[in-house]
Amino acid sequence: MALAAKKSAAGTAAAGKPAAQKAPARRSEKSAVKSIAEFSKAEELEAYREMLAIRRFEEKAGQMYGMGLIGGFCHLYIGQEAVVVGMQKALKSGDQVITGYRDHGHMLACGMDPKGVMAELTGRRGGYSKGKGGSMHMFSVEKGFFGGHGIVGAQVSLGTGLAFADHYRQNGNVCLTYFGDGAANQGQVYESFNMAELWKLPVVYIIENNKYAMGTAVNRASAQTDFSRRGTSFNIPGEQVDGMDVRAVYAAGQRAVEFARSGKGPYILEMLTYRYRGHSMSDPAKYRSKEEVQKMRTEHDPIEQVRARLLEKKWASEEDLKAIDAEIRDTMNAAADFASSDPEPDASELYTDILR
Ligand SMILES: Cc1ncc(C[n+]2csc(CCOP(=O)(O)OP(=O)(O)O)c2C)c(N)n1
Ligand SMILES: [Mg+2]
Repeated sequence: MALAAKKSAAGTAAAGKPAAQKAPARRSEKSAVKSIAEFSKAEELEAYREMLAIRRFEEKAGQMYGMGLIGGFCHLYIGQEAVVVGMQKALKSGDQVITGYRDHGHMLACGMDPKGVMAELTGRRGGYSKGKGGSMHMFSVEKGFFGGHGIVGAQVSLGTGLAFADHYRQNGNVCLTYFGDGAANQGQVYESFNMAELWKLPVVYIIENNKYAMGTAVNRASAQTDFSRRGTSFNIPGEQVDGMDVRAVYAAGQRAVEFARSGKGPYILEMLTYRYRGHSMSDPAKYRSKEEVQKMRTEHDPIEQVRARLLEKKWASEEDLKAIDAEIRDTMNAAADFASSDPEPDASELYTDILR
């Protein structure tokens, strides 16, 4: 009798299974309306300029690395430019951005000065971390950029913490937390997801799925390769986005940021993107074919897409676009000159800015 009562209290005596608690209504992980934001002429030109600036900066950084002016690791963002440019457009001042080590594009999109970023790459005084941090350790509280983190996945808990602070302070800010497809398999990501949803923190998790984690293809490392569904167990909605189309990124970014800002909690955006260069400058990239890279470059390049639309709509001529490129090249050359001529930090700086 006692057993029967127990079973009936559990509510599923007949099947003999433990009772299901009343689950909260589940938000569909694919509920968002997919769309592409139509860009005005000014928006297209701005996106073109911003993406090209990142590309030219990275090309310059690659050259400087080759010349031995940059030491250590250097992870280039070439190919992925539409992600940060589209997402940044959905932010307002006060919002925060945090990412891993492939971070130069994020810094430039946040409005950080290419001179200060390049000088940090070369370890000079005028760098954002006074030449003591390098490529993976740069910050600008003023521009809302919180690094720059070399430990894969670590930025996810830090970004969730930034969102916790926003929530605690009720300041209406949102934190964009970027990480890769490889990082998405780290345990702390899921601890963060749980807390973010439980406390309805204003965080947008952006998974930059560039198809590889170092030399490992996504399908060799991930049981679930649809990263937009990685929040399903926590009731976090997610969607897959064409990360090579800046308009699609912006449209999804607006939805996600608005969702998080309005107090509904975290949101996941899986950006389907691609890196043209190796994992870092020292990667011979033998794990993929040249044809695969070439196909992405010729058929999906984010900058070429905008360029083609600008020309087709006659919003810009070839000459106009060349002039923009020349101007950007000048800016990046000036950044490189500064980063080669600025002095290294004084030896006395060895013990400053550190916890002792
Ligand atoms: C905790 C930790 N494990 C391993 C590494 C070595 N590591 C550096 S980058 C990387 C791959 C991460 O790939 P992904 O998250 O897809 O980012 P992507 O480089 O493609 O942007 C690995 C394993 C590390 N830095 N930290
Ligand atoms: Mg990756």
